[in-house]
Order: sequence, then structure tokens, then C-alpha cells
Amino acid sequence: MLDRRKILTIGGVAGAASVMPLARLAHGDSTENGVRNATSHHHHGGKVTTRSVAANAAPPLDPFSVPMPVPQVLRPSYRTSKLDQYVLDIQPANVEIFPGFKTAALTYGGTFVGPTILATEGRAIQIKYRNRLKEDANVHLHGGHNPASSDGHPMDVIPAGGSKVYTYPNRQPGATLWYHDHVHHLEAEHVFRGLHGFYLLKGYDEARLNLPSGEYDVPIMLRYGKFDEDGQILFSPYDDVSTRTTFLVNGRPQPYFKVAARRYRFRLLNASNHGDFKVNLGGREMVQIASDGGLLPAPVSRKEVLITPGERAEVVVDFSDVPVGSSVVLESEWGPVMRFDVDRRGFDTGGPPAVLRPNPTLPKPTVEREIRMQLSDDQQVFWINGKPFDPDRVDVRIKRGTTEVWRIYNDDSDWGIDHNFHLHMVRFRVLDRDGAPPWPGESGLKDTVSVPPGTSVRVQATFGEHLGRFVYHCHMMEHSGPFQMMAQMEIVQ
Ligand SMILES: [Cu+2]
Repeated sequence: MLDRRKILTIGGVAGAASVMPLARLAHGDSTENGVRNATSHHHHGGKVTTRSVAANAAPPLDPFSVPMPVPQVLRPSYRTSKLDQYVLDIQPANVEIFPGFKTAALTYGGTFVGPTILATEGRAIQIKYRNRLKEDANVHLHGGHNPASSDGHPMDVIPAGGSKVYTYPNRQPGATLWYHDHVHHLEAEHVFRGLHGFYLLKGYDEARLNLPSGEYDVPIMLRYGKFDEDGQILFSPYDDVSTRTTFLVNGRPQPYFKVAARRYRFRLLNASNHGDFKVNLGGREMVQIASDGGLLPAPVSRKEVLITPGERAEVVVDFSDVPVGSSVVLESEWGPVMRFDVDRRGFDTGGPPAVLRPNPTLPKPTVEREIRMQLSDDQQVFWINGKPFDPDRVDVRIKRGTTEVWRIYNDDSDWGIDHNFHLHMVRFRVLDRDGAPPWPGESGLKDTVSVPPGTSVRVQATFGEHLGRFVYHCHMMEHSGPFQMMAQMEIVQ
């Protein structure tokens, strides 16, 4: 049940500390504030300081001095002709993030980035999660088209010591999904402390596309972290998010990754609680082939890719012209994120084809809705359509199979607060941004979309096939969790 005490505590503390925590929380996303660099500890001169907000004091480390790991693939414990079954523990673990330091983390299976789960379109997976924490946990498969009972609704938790089997039918096109905690009020902290991992769903249609595969198909989780001098994770829901300045790439700070001089498929995920990644390769082309919902209709040539929290962007990068012994740095607006070191020759057989995965035709919508995202009048919480999240309230009822257009507004232009929007269970098409065409890379199916302050985005979705309650929310996790920028829909017959 809803923990009223916790809500009151958060509200009371936020009240005592005035609006500043929320304003800081929000402004951490904007480009005008904060410098992100994993190896130096900037202070934000002239900016308001708030109580209980420490600086990032991560152990000093030269950039590109640790290797980027590729998360281990989880092995099924049982396989039948139609189904793979897995067991995965949600457990505390001491992990190595900074060399020579053991960091206390919350993990799936003992690693800071959980094991990768490999799925195939049309072949179901069941995962038994055992909660070895001392508090509630649960699992949301972000981007998954799954029954409500397996969606990880914020109120549908696995109690401490308990377990739960989630069933994923995988009846959806291939895509880079990810799994993370979604317990109401705890998700921001749980994810920040390590409850995140990849779930790679391979589509029927991918084999014929000649995309880089095997060791040349690499999931890369980008996120921000914050640590004390002993390498321990610092988290507060009231944190100044612009102080989360450590770049973590698959769980290591500013790593290097050895590559062959050939094409790679990189599945970029922004798993940050807050903060965009706008990345480039110093002018080198990134051919975007997929977004949240999987393959785009056609490849899109990019020099810079913006990934907001929860979003994925898959890019094909060709290193064949890079001399062996040279490097290519992945940079963001806040500094170098990681380095690709070309250490051997490579061979491949051509780039992605001109046609990847045609979009399904857009059915005619029969319902239109407005979703308004904004800071509450008393500045204590964030609202969707004038209300904070109430798990006992259904905000919209949708007849199964209905096609709807939602226009999502970010009404926080006064504060300049970034939001984005994540819809559970279905994938949507981005129709337009204030009447203008969607951004590059938004041509396919998505489940999370950036909504900058003062703008609106129209999306279209068809709400099948699963009945029941699903949430939609801002994916900046302090907004949606502690500060309640979340609502729920019920799909009915
Ligand atoms: Cu938000």
C-alpha cells in the first residue's frame, strides 16, 4: 500500500527547505548550469546551495584508464521449446567501479550493470526475481509489451525476502529494452544505486539486414553517478543533480573500449535518473538504425545524438578508416564520456541497408487527450494534468484496441525545467513537435520522448493488447518517484 508517512516526510522536508531543492533538481538538466566531468570537482559559483547536498568527491582517476566491461549474458536455468526460464537475485553487492575501491551497490545478480537478458521475438521468457534486499523491490521491463501483472507497476512490489515470476511474451518487434526497479518512492534511489540492466530482444527481421552482430553488437549504458572519497554512492532525492558529475559507462568511470577497425552496432541507453546525454564522436558519422521501439524505417546519419533518461539510440559506427593504434572519443557537452581504442584490423561486409523496418500504418485515431506536465502551484511536487500521482486513482480509461493521439505539454517554461514522457505497455509514433516535424531519430516507434520546457509533442499509440493498470510518467526519476510526476491508465475491454 501507499506509504503516506513517506510522502508526508518528503513534503515536509521539501517545505522546510523551500522550493530550492525542486528548482535545483530541475535545473540540473539544463545546459546553462553545471559542468560534468568525471575527474574534476567543479563548484557552481553563484548558484544557490541547499542543505543535505554534498559535492561529488569521487576518487580521482585519469580518463580512459579502466576498460569498459560488456555485461555478462544471463544463462537460462531451464529451456523448453517455447520458453526460457531464468532466476535472478535482487541483491546488495560490493562492486568495483573505481579501481581499488569496493562500492556498496544494489544489483541484479551481483553486478552494477545487471546481466544482459537475450530474448527472441515470439519466444517467451519467464524470470523469477528473488528479492534479497531489506526492502521492497520490483522490476519494470522498459519498452516491453507485457501483461499488467508483469509490468512492474509501482504498487506491485516484491517484498523483502519474497520472489515473483515475471512473464514476457516477446510478441513485439526486436528492440533494445532495459529492466530497472520501479517501486513507488524508491525507484530513483534503487536505480541510482545499480538496479538496471539490458534486455535485448532480437527481431525476426534482423538477420537479413547484415548489421554488426556478436562481439560487434555492444550495449552501452550511459549514466551519471555521484560518489564520496571512498567510492561510495551518494544519493538524495533532494540532490542537486548537476553535481552528479561522474560519467559511468557500463558501470565504469570514463572507460576505454578496444575495437577492431570495422563497423560496430552500439546500443546506447541513457539510464540516468536525470540528465541528458548529447553525444558525438568528434564529427565522425553515427548511423542511427534504431530507437526505443527498435529499427527505424531507414538509417539516419547523425553527427550528434541526444538521449534523454530512459531513451535508447542504436548507432552503427565505422572505424575502418581509423589507423590501428588510434582512438575515437565519445564526447558529450559536459566532456569526454569514453574512448574507443582501435587496436586491430577488422573486416566486414558493408553497412546497413537503405530500408530497415517499415513503420506499421497509422490507424485513424478516435480519441485525443492533453497531458500537461508542470511543477505544482505550491512547488512541492510535480503534476500531470494538475495532480500528483495517486495509485488509487485511475486517470484515464482506455478501451482496448483504441488508437489515441496524446499531446504532451511541458508547462514549466518559467522554471526552465526539462521533462520527458514515458508510456508503459505501448509504443508510440511521434507525430509532431508544436506542428513541426519530429526530431531526427524519432521516425520509428518510441516509448520515451523528450519534451523541453514550453513545448509540446504529439504522439499516437494503439492501446492493445493487455488489460489492466499501467503508469505513464516523466522518466526523470526524482520527478516521477519522490515528486510524483506520474499518472495511470486502465485498459478496459
Ligand atoms: Cu520531469
